[in-house]
Amino acid sequence: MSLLKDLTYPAVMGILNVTPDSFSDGGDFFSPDKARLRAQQMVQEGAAIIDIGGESTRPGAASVSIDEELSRVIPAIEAIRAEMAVPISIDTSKPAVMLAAVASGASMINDVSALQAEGALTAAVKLQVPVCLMHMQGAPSTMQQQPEYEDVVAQVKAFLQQQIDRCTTAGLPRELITIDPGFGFGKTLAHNQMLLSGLDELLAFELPLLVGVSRKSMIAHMLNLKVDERLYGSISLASIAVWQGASIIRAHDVAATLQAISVSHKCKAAGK
Ligand code: 7PM
Repeated sequence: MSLLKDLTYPAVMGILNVTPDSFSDGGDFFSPDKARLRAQQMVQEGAAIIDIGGESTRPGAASVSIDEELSRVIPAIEAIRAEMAVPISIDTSKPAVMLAAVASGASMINDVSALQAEGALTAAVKLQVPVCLMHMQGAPSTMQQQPEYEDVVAQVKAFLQQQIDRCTTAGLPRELITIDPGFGFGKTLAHNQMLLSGLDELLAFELPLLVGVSRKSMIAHMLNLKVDERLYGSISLASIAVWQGASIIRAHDVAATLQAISVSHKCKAAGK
């Protein structure tokens, strides 16, 4: 409950993919031991939260069974929890994984499907932990085929409003909600750019705003760089997002991201 209030903003949420096939760090942190070491490193670099995901949300990625996802994330959560106090977020859309992860020591849910899967909202209400609600157009398998919007900022805003209402009505307190426009999830480069320009409009909700741009293909579309060459683009986008009011940045490269967003935040705060 106090996690979101206790964070020092802007905060970095360090990405820990425990999948054999993640798009930028495929298989690197698959074993619980490697996951723990990677988490330790990210905490040393200043990560405020570790986001553990066992299901690749890469466009076109194959779906993963509940048992397979559990066998990836639970041992990783246990290994980290045994040695570190850092808050752990579980990146999943599956209610069974949310329940098991929180029982094993996770304290936040990061759901790219905004608790829309059957049983997910019920699980979150039962758990009463902070939840990140993200916007996505379509489903991961097809979302990048032909995303279309009349007004991307207005539509993302309307979707988030709808999901916030749905959650609070079901018994999830507003204080537990974080919102995320979902960069790259059913969006072209132009949509992502418009969202970044209009990001400050999402501050109207007066909820923490989480942004994930780390190593994403929008950088490739602007600079034509491979996934392991996108650090400078990533921290530049993170810095803009914080200038626009984002308070949590989901990133692979924790130290660099934290430096970038800290100076951005200090400059912004000085001008108020
Ligand atoms: C393609 C698209 C490949 C997205 C990989 C990704 C976000 C997230 C992810 C985000 C929140 C990645 C992602 N992105 N959760 N999970 N916000 N809340 O970069 O932007 O790992 S998956």
